Amino acid sequence: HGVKTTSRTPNKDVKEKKKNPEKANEKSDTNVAKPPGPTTKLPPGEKSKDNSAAVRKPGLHKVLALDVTLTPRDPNAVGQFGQAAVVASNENEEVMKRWDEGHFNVFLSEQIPVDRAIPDTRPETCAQNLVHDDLPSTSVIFCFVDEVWSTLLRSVHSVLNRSPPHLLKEIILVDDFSTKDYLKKPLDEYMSQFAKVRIIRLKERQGLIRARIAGAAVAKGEVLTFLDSHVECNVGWLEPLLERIYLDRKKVPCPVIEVINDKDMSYMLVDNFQRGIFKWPLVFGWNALPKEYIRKNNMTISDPIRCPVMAGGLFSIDKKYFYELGTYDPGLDVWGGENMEISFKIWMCGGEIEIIPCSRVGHIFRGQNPYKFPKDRQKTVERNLARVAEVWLDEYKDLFYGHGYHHLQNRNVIDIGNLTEQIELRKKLKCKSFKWYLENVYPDMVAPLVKAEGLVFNRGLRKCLAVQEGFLSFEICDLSKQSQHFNYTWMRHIRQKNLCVALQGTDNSFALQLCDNIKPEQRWIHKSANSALAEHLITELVSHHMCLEAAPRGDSLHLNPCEPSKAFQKWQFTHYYAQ
Ligand code: LR7
Ligand code: MN
Repeated sequence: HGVKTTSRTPNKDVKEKKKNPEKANEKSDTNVAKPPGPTTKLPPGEKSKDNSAAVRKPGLHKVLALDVTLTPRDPNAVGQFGQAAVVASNENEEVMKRWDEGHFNVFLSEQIPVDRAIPDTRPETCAQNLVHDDLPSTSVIFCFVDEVWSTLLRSVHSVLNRSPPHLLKEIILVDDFSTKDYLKKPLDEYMSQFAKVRIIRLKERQGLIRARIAGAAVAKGEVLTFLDSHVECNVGWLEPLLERIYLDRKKVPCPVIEVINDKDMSYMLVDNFQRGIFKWPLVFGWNALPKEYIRKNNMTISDPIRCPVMAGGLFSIDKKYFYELGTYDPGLDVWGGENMEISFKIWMCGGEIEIIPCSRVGHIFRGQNPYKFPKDRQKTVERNLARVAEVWLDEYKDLFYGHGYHHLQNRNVIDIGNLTEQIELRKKLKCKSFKWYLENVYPDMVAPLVKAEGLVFNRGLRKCLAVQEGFLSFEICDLSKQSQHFNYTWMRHIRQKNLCVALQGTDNSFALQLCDNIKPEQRWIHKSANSALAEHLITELVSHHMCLEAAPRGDSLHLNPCEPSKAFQKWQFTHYYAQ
C-alpha cells in the first residue's frame, strides 16, 4: 500500500522502428562503463569546457538536435543505438551475482558505452518545432545514493551530449551519503574533466527529498531540472521543457519517461497520450487520456498533456517559483510521497503540470530500491503520505485513511511530525481546496466523501435505525425523517452528525458516542454485495467475526457471532457510493 508499484509497460521495441546504423569503420575504443574509470577517454564533443553562448538575437529557432552520438565511435558496441544486449549463457552467473548492486543488469550495463546512441523516439513533428532563442538556462540536479557507476555516468553523459551548451548552466550531483568507495575519489576524478559538473556531498543520509532541496540551494541556473541518476536523456530533450517555462513560469513540464529495460538495457518506447494520475490511497499510476478528451481538444501526439500528478523524478521548474512554493516539505523522509506533495501544491497554488511528448528521457525501472532505508521502508512511505494527506487533502483525507491506512491516524503510535509550517504555507499562498483540484484538474477521479448514506434498513425487522433523544432505536422507515439518516464513512463509522454507533462497555450494549477515528468500538466493517457477510456490520473491536444484530422485537441491538443468512444481521443503506 502507498508504495509506487507502477512500472511502465512499453508498447514497442524501438529498434524495429529504426533503420540499421550505417557501418562506420572507426576503431573500437568503446568507452566501457567500468568503475572506477577515471582513466577512460573522453567521448568526442566533450572537450570544450566553455560553451558560453554567442550573442543571439531573440527570435525562434528549430529545436537543436544536438547529439554527438548519432555517429557513435563504436557502432558495434554492446547496447549501441539502445538495442537489447545479450549476455552469453556462461556469463549468466555473473549477471545474477551483480544484480543486487542496482536491481538491474549491472554486469551488462558496464559493457555498454557511457555515451551510447539511443533511437530518437520523438513524434516526427518535434524536430520541426520552434523554440525561443532566449530560453532560460538550467541546472540539472541528480541526487543519488549508491548508484551504479555505469548508469550514473551514462546519465551525466546523456545530459552533456544532448543539451545545448548555452542552456546547460551546470550539472549538480548530490551524493546522499553513499557508502561505495567508487563514488568518492574516483567519481571526483572522473567528473573533474567536465567544467560544468559539480559534486555536493551530504554529511548524513537525507533522503532524496532533502537531497534535492540541497541541490536546488546551490543551483545557479534560472530553471531547476531534476533527474534520477539512472536515465538517458534523448535527442532534443531539454529545449521543449524550457520553452514551456519560458511561456509561463508556473508551468512545470516533465519529459515522457521511457523504459530502459532492466534485463537487456534496451531503450523502449511507451504509449502516447499517457498521463500521471493517482488512485487511493495516493498510489501513483499511468493512465491513457480519455479518447473523448483527445478528440474534444483536437490533440496531436506532440501536444503537452496536463497531468493531475507527476511521477516525481524527472521535471523542470523555474527556480524562483520552486522557492515561492516552499520547495518540498522538508519533513518528508528518504523516498516516496513527495511527488504527490509537489503535484497538489503546484495545481492548488496556481501552477500546472504537463508531460511534453517532444522531450523524452529513458529511466531504468527497478523491482526494488537498491539502497537501504534508514528506517522501515513501508513505515517511511506511509508517514510521508500521511503528512501530504494532512496538509493537502482537506476532508478527502478520510479517503486516504479509509483505504487501508486507519492505523496511521493513531498519533500515539505514529508520529508524523510537525505540520505547522506546511499548513501556514498553504494559507500564505492562498491555495485552492482539494475539492477544487478534483473538480478542475482530475474530474474523472471518483472520490465520494462517504461510502454510503441514507436510511439504515434492517432486513429481519424491516425497520430503520433511528436516533431518539440521544438513544438508538428502530422506527418505521421514513426518508423524510432526519433522525433516520446516517452516513457510513471511510472511517467505518455509522454516523449521524457528530455521533457514532459504538459498542459500549463489556455488557454488549450500544450507545451513541462522539465520533473518534481511533476508537475500534466505533468501527464497523460493511462488506461488498458479493461477499459472504454482505450487508452485515462486523465490529472491529474483537478479532473474530461479531455482527450487529437487531432484536426481533425491535427494542434493542446485540452483538452476536456472524451468520451469513441471518436476516436480523443484515443492514442496508439507501445509497452506496463505494464499497
Ligand atoms: O535516500 C535516497 N536518496 C537519494 O538520493 C533515495 C533515493 N535517492 C536517489 C536515487 O539514487 C535516485 O536517483 O533519488 C533518485 C530516485 O530514487 P529511485 O530511483 O529509487 O526512485 P524510483 O525511480 O523508484 O521512484 C520514483 O518515485 C520516487 C518517489 O519518491 C521519486 O520521485 C523518484 O524520482 C521517482 N522516479 C521517477 O519518477 C522515474 C519514473 C518512475 C515512475 C513511475
Ligand atoms: Mn528511479
